[in-house]
Amino acid sequence: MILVTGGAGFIGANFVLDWLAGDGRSDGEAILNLDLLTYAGNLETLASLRDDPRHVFVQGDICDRALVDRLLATYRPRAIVHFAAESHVDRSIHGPGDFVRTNVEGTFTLLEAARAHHSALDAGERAAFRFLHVSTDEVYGSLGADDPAFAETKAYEPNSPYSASKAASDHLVRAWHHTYGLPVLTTNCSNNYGPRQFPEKLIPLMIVNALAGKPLPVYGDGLNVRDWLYVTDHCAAIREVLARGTPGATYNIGGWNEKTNIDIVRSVCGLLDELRPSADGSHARLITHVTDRPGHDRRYAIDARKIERELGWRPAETFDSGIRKTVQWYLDNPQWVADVQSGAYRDWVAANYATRGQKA
Ligand code: NAD
Ligand code: TDX
Repeated sequence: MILVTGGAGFIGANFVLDWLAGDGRSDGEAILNLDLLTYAGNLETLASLRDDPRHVFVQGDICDRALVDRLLATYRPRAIVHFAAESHVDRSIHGPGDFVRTNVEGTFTLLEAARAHHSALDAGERAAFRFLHVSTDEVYGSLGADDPAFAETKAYEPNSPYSASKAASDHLVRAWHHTYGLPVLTTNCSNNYGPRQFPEKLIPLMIVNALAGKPLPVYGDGLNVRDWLYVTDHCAAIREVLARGTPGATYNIGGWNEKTNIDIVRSVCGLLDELRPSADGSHARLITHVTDRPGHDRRYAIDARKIERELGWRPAETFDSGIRKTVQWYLDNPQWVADVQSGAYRDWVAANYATRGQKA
């Protein structure tokens, strides 16, 4: 069994669904999923696993040391894959406290619990144990137009409260390896997109707003650059790092897809014009330039050569194939969008999960 934290969020849920998809990716190995179900966690995304004995869901906080200790002692996972975080840069600007708590304190709590758990294992289990920390390219700071893409050796220069909290957590993970010998792995990935992403992030927000005929808010000049990776490619990279990564190492993960925000928004509008034409004309008419994000990083780009060379991982999707699948998924799942926006899924959780911390 592996312990996944944040497995009801966007990337974590895609990881859990892929892991249990039954095509030999995990050989049927079970997942213990610890998630607090904040606004970003949506158990309805995992409804297909409700009666699957390979998925044990626990609603709880990674900052709760007693709970984490209990789960590790009860289930004795051979690995921890740590996704749980506050993840939205704009929210971090308006309320950084939750980011320090979950991203820094929560990671510290997990590391301490993992250290105690690891030292209590027998020699064979101890050698096999891994703590995989899922992090972001934003810890490296902002690039100029002609700067080389981020390599694993790039110095950290986080600029937002979100990226500073993730950088702090990366440093803790590194130190727990260096000082205590905990077999950690860290991955730093670029912007993910795909099905089941909460519609506060750029791509799902644009899809949902365009379908509702609302303005598409592009910050500043729209020329900030991000490197985009389809979420299932990120999940595949994490599986490779977990299986074959070198303890103590970090791996940058990216899709070699640098795009300006305005190009992304125009791509979404073009696909919607094709798949769900509007009687009012192109969805691009809704693009509205708004006040820039404070401290807005200009450009991120990932040099993914290390993971490609050492682990043979490569993205399966191009941006064109991935964005088409993404737009189609949101067109096919309006109820999911309505539920996460209304909070109705919380009623679903209350109805289906009788006791906090226990599967009903
Ligand atoms: P998300 O916001 O969609 O999901 C986060 C999940 O963590 C939610 O299910 C939430 O309920 C849970 N959570 C939050 N606080 C918790 C706590 N205290 N205890 C237990 N669970 C808690 O995030 P995401 O986009 O899926 O990102 C997952 C991870 O990947 C994060 O660590 C993020 O920093 C990293 N990452 C994200 C991206 C991206 O583009 N989304 C890119 C690179 C790295
Ligand atoms: O309404 C918007 N308008 C806009 O122009 C929003 C929500 C975003 N943007 C811009 C800001 C960024 O340049 O689009 C770009 C992408 O924004 P987000 O989707 O908020 O992502 P970003 O800030 O790049 O961070 C994301 O990628 C790295 C994730 O949220 C992080 O969790 C991840 O670590």
